[in-house]
Amino acid sequence: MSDEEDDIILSELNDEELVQQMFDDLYDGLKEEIEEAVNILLERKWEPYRILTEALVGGMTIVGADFRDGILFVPEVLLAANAMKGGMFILKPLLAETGAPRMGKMVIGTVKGDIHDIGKNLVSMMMEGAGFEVVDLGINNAVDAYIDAIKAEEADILGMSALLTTTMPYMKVVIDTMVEMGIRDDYVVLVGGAPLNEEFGKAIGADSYCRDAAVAVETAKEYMARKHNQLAAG
Ligand code: B12
Repeated sequence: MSDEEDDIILSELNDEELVQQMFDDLYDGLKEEIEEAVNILLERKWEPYRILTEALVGGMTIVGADFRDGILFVPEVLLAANAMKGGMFILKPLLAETGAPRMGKMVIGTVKGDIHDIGKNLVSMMMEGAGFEVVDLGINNAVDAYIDAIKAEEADILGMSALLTTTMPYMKVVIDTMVEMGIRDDYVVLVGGAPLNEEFGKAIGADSYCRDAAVAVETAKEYMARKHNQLAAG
């Protein structure tokens, strides 16, 4: 970073410049700057969802590309993730504030062997914002953790996240176990994570693969509407 950058006063930047600066600050893992910028955008009446998608996810996309290309390494990406979480923490209560009626209950977690949780957290936040109750199991979940939770919580939906090609097959282990236990059809199973696709979702027997958090919310709503209609008809 050059000395000049130390002098930047975030509140003096226009929206476009500020978002660009947030991309840089996220890249550099500057949590306090990200938090300050999120607050500035909120003061400027940006919708929380817009800040999340345009500024934070936008910035993380750049980090992801450079990580893939070997320009950034794990320690830097961890700092970037930490800065992103700082921003998400501010937005979380605001996204949940929409006062939507209770839609259903989701248990969500990242699969065994996988510690990526930003995408999962984003899905949780968006689902809560849409009126779903969310039980977040965190990272590195073995099959028992999922099964125990969906039963104990009487969940409608099970959500699994995986960001590694080596951990995504574990989703099938969980679904196969549900089938063996005769409880597969009691739940809607949604899966997501960057390396997945629709075909994979089908192949492992999930109900749907969701590309992003917005699709997850729409898909979950559709399944819940179907479930309510079935209950009403039955
Ligand atoms: C941040 C990051 C990390 C951070 C994680 C910090 C954290 N707290 O999460 C750290 C530095 C710890 C890390 C570690 C590693 N990482 Co990493 N990481 C990333 C990175 C750059 C961004 C991921 C991210 O947060 N994206 C932003 C979020 C918002 O997007 P998302 O996760 O895709 O989630 C969205 C959707 O997928 C969907 N979604 C996600 N989950 C779910 C769940 C449900 C139910 C639904 C419906 C939807 C859904 O909705 C989300 C929101 O819209 C990616 C690059 C990439 N392109 O994804 C690599 C990446 C995933 N990592 C990678 C690797 C290799 C690793 C390491 C093995 C590196 C190493 N050598 O140690 C370790 C693995 C550790 C482990 N055991 O898990 C590779 C995976 C390659 C592969 N094909 O398997 C990637 C793709 C980078 C690369 N191209 O090389 N990583």
